[in-house]
Amino acid sequence: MDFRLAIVAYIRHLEAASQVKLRSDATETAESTCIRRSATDHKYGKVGFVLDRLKRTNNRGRMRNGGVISDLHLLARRSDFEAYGPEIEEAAERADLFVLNGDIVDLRWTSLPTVDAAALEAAKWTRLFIGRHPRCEFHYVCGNHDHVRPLIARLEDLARSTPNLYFHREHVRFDDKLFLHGDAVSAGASSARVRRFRSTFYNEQRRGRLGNRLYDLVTGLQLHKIVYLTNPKVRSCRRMLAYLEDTIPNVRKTVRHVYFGHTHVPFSDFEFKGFTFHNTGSAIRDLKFNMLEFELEE
Ligand SMILES: [Mn+2]
Repeated sequence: MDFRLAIVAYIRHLEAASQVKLRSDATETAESTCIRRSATDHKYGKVGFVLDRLKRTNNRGRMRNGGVISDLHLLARRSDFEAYGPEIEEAAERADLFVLNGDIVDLRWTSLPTVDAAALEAAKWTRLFIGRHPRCEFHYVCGNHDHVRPLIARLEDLARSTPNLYFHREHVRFDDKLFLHGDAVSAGASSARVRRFRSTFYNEQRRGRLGNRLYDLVTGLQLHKIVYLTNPKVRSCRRMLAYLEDTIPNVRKTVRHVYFGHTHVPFSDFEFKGFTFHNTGSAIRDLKFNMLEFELEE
């Protein structure tokens, strides 16, 4: 009996010692906390949670800066991403937390020879971008165009090996701010419908020369701007709300702001049925890009 009590006491002693170790970690920089977190438990495990709390406590008195972009359609020939590169880099440098809110990559219209080659290139771009901002925490939220088998595999691998990168298949929430790509606007108001919609992208193959020429023609004639007519913001928000109410329990209690993209129609601070909706537009040529910044309470 005494022996068992001694073991219990010893275990408690070890636990207390590890608590002290965690607390002393908290005096280090946010960057080192971030690195240590991934080295121990992956992402949302208990240790990660505790360290997250410590990191926040460590920064008490300061708001966390956030940034969000979507629909860069990297690798697609119509992407005008490079025009926004400096603006995005500066925002990521300012941010404590940065959301890549889907359709960051577009393998369908890539000019690279295969989807696999394009997925490799996309993962490399992501790794280098994140590597330039080691103090920022990145959250990659999957969109329909990112939902391609080789790309998901590479991004999930990258998230496992990169301390400050998280990959989310559907959405992520910070405080009362919810981030999701927004393909529910096209797919319908349930997870099953979004999964079905995305499954058509999963085994994506790049489009051939003829398809690309047609797309060039559409862009050249500015016909792609028709999204401004076909995706009015009230209808997008109504559809988004129906999806949220179907898929996120207690959404009205936990969420106030909804950030999405997908429709390529940018807007900010649009009040609709008790929520504030924001859309980050698109970096496709001649459309409007709408990078947004926000603050999170400690
Ligand atoms: Mn999309």
